[in-house]
Amino acid sequence: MEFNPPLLTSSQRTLSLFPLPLHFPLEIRTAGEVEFPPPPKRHAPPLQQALNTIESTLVAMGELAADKHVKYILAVEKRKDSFESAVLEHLRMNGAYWGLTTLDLLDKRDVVDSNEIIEWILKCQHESGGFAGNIGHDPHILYTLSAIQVLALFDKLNVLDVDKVSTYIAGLQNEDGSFSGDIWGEVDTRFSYIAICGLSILKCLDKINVERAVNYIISCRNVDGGFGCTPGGESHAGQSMFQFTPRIEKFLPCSMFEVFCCVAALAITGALHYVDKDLLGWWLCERQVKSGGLNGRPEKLPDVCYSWWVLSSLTMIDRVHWISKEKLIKFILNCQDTENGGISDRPDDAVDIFHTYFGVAGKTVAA
Ligand code: 3PZ
Ligand code: ZN
Repeated sequence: MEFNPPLLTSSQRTLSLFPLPLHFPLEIRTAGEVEFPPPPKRHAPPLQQALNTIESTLVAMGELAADKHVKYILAVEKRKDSFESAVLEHLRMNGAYWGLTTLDLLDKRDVVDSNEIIEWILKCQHESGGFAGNIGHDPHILYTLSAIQVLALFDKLNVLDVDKVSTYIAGLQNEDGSFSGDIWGEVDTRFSYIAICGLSILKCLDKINVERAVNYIISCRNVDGGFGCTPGGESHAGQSMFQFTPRIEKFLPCSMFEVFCCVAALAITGALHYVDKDLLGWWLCERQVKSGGLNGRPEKLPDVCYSWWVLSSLTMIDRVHWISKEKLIKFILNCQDTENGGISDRPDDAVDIFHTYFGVAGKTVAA
């Protein structure tokens, strides 16, 4: 029997929980090593493409308040006693990456003193080779990637002992191909992406077992074409991003961060052929809601940071024309604080540096 669903309206599309045919056999949804069904035939993507063309000629696009955002980023850095800097204190290395990459996207990299930043980054390095979120803190793969990325941004990778940093990252790979975030051992596919991304920037992918790393990631495929954080969708304690899947009455971990990380890790390692692009593309394009924003899961509110996770995932699997870029840009522009700079998760919320970065990045990719 072929699955040929009726054409849905956009609000019905965002409400539909599960893009799979109802006759999809139950047993194959539970195991980690499953055969995926052929993607359901849908009508909407070509329709969406046509709508996009019409829209792009009708919608007069607004602009980013670029100068305000630059001022905002510099101000966050200076206000050491604010709530924001208290939050960012232990993850300042990530904050530096978000802020500095935003400046770079806005073509304003030279408003900061790169020597001062590089000096501070090197003070965050631990004898193990890994980097901490700030001076005197413990190293973690999360901050190690941000340190590498900021140095790459300023074209200063030469200050690194590349062998030492790459040995630290490679040392976090486990027997089964997965990666831990630090010596304490928490495993997550996000760390797989971080390791693969960092090592590829350093041109040291040969230091890990790439085949096992890829096999681990594809063992985390969910039945809806997405990816979870552990094989077979089994949860591990502390993971909060679960999606209830009524058909199998189970919670599957399915966070957009993980979908992005798995797809990006497979893209870097040349293993994207393992992704069912139509199936994942469907799940991703259903994340767009009426306002034009993208959510992380069915029934959730849109959030600017998903603009990046969803848009870049769709771009990697060649399905970015399945959403309306114009509407997305409108949503992102609506989340700007046009007076004091910065971008929030959704209109009228408080701005922060994380959403400022992902908003500018999303707008840049969509435009
Ligand atoms: C935010 N972190 O755990 S966090 C982050 N979130 O370090 C930074 N969208 O409360 C800022 N939600 C704001 N400045 C939020 C980074 C999270 C993501 C939370 C968030 C974003 C919706 C709820 C996890 C890359 C790196 C880290 C993450 C995701 C991707 C918070 C809450 C959490 C965090 C920091 C501050 C202000 C900023
Ligand atoms: Zn967000």
